[in-house]
Amino acid sequence: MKNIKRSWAEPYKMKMVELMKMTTPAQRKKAMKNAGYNTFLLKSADVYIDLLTDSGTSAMSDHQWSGMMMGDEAYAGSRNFYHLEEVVKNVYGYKYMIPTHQGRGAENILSKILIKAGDIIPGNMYFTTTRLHQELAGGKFEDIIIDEAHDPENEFPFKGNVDLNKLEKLIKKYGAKKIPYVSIATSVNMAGGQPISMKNLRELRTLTKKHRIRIIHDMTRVAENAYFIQQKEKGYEHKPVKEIVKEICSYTDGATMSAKKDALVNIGGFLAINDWDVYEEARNLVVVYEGLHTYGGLAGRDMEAMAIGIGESVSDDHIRARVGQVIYLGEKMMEYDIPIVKPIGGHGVFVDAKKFLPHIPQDNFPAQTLASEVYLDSGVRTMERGVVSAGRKANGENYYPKLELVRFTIPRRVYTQAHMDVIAESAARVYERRDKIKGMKMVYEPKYLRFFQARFEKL
Ligand code: PM9
Repeated sequence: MKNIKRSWAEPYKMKMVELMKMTTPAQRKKAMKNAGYNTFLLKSADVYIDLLTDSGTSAMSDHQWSGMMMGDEAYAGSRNFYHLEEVVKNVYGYKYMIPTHQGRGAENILSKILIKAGDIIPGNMYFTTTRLHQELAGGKFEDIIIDEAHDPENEFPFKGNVDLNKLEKLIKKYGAKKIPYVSIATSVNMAGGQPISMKNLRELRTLTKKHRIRIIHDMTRVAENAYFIQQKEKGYEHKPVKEIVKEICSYTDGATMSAKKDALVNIGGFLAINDWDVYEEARNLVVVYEGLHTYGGLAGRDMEAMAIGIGESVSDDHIRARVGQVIYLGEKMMEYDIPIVKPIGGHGVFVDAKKFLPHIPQDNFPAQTLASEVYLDSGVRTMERGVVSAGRKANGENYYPKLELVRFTIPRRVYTQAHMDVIAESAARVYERRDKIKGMKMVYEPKYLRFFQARFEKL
């Protein structure tokens, strides 16, 4: 008998569907122009398949929806808070937790507590909101990710790893006292959803312990990272994702979480920490920026959906299908020779706009241009992750990231394999006419996180 492979399939079935709108090329042309060629400024009613982000866009399960009906909307001491607190302790192992309205709420509070003016925060590649909060608190982010992460073609399986030599050099240059923590993301978003290995994390723990430096974990997509460890790191092939997640967290001192991703909710986040003193200060600050420490800007029902979603997010069946769908799309795109970041990451396929549109210089925004062209072709909405997202330094100069990418981000449990085919075909059609595509100029630039609201005109 032949050894027939066993495919993954979604570990759920559909009970309700949301109807989508198809648009004509003329409608899309008008909508894109009105949106200043920025996919963030499109109305979602004008979008067919929405791959802008996997943030807050997942489909909740019947368990989560029934949990919403059990919301305890008391101002103080909601039972849903205590449920969430228990889940964060059990699943991730962090001692103390404060809910926040989303990830950046936690980043704001943590940065205000730990960072002083002139501090250095090393991290495995920047993330937009994380770095901004570090800078607003007076710190300076320093990239210590391995060089391989900046090369879309390099197939190293753990491109989220920290280069420990780069970190040692920073410690030597500035002194450990100037480094309040090392900022470590699992499934590094801006690198293409690339994982960090357990071995690297363990070594990082040893080094930081020696210098008494904390590790703060951006755990937004920790389950996806754990899945890659299970698939690719020796010694983890038989461990459940749930165990791997807990081990990852055990090497860190605290975390910020945007629960809108891994944790399968439409809104929510938290700050988790093992250190009582930091917790006490955070519990105090949260009432200034978010709400009381037992709701942090969330309704009781949101905390309940989050508590249940965290449990579902670390199931092996769930994560295999989730990442499996992303890999399916990436492989389809490769069949059409579309240049993408390799290996394929956990939450989306990242198209290399520098290679796709080599005739457009970075100052004319190749990734922004490509995202707009894909929308014009099919109504598929994607996101720029290049020079626009990178923004400007404190001195006003543009950052010029090596990676100039368009992210085709897959919401969890929302689209089917047929949608993936339609998306890949759209990217392939744009690729076929790539030589005719011209770049853009920016005509409006907001001060903070410009990618959200900037406007462009075609050259
Ligand atoms: N990420 C994303 O689409 C939301 C919009 S872009 C700013 O990828 C990490 C790794 C994230 C993230 C959001 C946040 C902030 C922190 N860390 O959006 O505030 O990917 O919940 O989380 C987005 P919130």
